[in-house]
Amino acid sequence: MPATIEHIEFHGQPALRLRTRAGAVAVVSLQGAQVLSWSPPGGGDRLYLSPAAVFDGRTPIRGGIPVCFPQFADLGKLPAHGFARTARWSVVTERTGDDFALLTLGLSDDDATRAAWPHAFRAELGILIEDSRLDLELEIENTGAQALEFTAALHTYLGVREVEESRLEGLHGFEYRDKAAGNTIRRDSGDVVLIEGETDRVYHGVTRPLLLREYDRSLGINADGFPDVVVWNPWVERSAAIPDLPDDGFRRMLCVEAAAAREPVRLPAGETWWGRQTLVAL
Ligand code: TA6
Repeated sequence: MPATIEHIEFHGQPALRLRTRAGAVAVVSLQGAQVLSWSPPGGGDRLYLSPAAVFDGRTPIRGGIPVCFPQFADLGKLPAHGFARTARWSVVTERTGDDFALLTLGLSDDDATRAAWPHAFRAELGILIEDSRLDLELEIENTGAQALEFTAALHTYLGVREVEESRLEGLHGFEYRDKAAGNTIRRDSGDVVLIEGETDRVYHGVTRPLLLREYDRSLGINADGFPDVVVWNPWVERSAAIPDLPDDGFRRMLCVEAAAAREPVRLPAGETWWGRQTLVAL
């Protein structure tokens, strides 16, 4: 059977299911253009979707890969992580070949976005599954007459067997802002990042691919266009305080996000910016 893209309902909400001939599968919600699940051929889901996630078409969905735009976290006046994750995106293209499925979703400014953020824009997210790879490319076009600025992220919730036994490699030597320690600036000095407590870091100017190692599998994480990497795990107390995350949910997830967060992206009128994150199951 060739690759397919089907329109489905997922927890009662409109979504699309991408499938390749080799057996890779991804589910993408129209709310937020959010990838909710991705399994490479012959393997289980490599993303974490909270069993307590809310699917009401309005609330941000806890897990998968939320698209944060035009604001990352609380770096501005908009609601946390901006409005793209709660907006309804539309289908731009669906393309399948023998071995790949590619879906592009789009979002443009409207009265509601302009009331919150007075800019004209066009966002597109391309979602490609091929072999053991998931590739996301976010493109932002300034369709207005004035320059605009934004911060953004692909807020990827990776699924892990046990977070304390996971090792994230590739961040040695990079400077980061440590939000869990009052936003102090630090430099990573370990060979690997281990999660042993609340972790909320924005690594600056990361130029290397990363590797997430677990005892029986690994995941390559690469980014292009996004200068920063965010590593987030809420740990025991924050996890218990987040209503749409089970108390032990932090054990099954690790967010490794491709972000433009340290400095806003400045986009002159008529110009386009893009950023990409690629996951490869190993
Ligand atoms: O990317 C890390 C972060 O900004 C954290 O500070 C944490 O709050 C998280 O995102 C989740 O944010 P949310 O608004 O989805 O609860």
